[in-house]
Amino acid sequence: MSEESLFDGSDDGSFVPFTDMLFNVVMGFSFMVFIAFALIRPEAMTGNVDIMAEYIITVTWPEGHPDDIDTYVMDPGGNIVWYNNKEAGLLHLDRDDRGNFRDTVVINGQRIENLLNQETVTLRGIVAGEYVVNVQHYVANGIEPVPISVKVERVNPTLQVIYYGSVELDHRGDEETVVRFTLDAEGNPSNLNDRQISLTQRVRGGDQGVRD
Ligand SMILES: [Ca+2]
Ligand SMILES: [Ca+2]
Repeated sequence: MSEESLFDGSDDGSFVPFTDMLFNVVMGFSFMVFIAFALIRPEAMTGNVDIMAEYIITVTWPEGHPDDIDTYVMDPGGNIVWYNNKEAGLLHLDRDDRGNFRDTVVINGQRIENLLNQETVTLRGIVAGEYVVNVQHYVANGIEPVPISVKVERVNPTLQVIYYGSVELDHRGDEETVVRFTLDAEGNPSNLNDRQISLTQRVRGGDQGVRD
């Protein structure tokens, strides 16, 4: 074998793998870009997720507050959702937020804290009649009153706040009716008021389903 053929051979031998490698790098890069967009897309879509509810009731108290506030909502049929009965009629309570209890989780040795204090009740269909929204102070750690805000939103046809207000609870067992509202068959609200009624007595007295 001559020096020339050796040289040519080594040149051919290095050139082909180099183009192969370049091709693989370009393919790899394209694949990564494709994966990146595939991962981004579902996140970008979350803004378009339909909310499966006609009304949303949101109860919030200060972030990081240690106290446990409980939400009670009664529908026109006397069904009541609360932490021990998270689904009743077309009402659904998302979770029992217990202040700062279990708000810190440790994942792979890292402490992750969720300071949010919020309970949400969704009304998944319209039943005409009166709804009652109560809050109760379940665990009170301090002597300061806890400010609690309550928001009632109509979801369809467009998101609309029909009530926003706040109350203060200041001792264990303290309960207040924040708002009552009446819906017609189309879901139009009327007759907002705060005539007081205890829902905790109703659920504990076992007279759910019977209304005044
Ligand atoms: Ca709670
Ligand atoms: Ca919380």
